[in-house]
Amino acid sequence: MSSSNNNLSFLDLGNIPSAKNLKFGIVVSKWNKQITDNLLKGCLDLLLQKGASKNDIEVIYVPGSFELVYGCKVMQDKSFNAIIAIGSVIKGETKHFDFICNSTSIGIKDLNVSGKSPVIFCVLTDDNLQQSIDRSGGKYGNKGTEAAIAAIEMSLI
Ligand code: DLZ
Repeated sequence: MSSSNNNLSFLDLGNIPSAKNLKFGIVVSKWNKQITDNLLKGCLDLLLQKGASKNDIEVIYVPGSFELVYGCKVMQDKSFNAIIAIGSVIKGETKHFDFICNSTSIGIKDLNVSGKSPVIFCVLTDDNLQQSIDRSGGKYGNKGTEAAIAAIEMSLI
């Protein structure tokens, strides 16, 4: 699944639907904060560029990616058109990476199956810090921007 083959960050902004009058909840993991801050920036920039109002975007923080599911569940009880989960998991020497990635992705999938608003998966799952830098405003664009586009599109379904 190569980012270089599907780098939505280079898409023409004119082809993306308007975000005017749409409401977004964004849940951000504080783990690897330099990465998640950049993902959040890419996400907010795109939503605002496409006409979303700052007043219609709520950002909350959770300690790590494992807590994203609970944060998104809380956000699903409010009336957002879409929710975006932002995290960065970087492989270490233990199996922690697998547990966090599996539980976070399955948890967010479950919220999409059962909840009333779509949850966008903006969680980088990289082998090393450089890969994360490359995908959070580096040479492979910003996955936060791509998540914002997905959130707009899912809001309109
Ligand atoms: C514990 C942990 C580790 C080792 N690595 C990461 C990581 O790379 N990215 C991330 O978002 N969170 C990590 N965490 C923290 C867990 O997500 C979680 O916050 C703690 O296990 C507490 O439940």
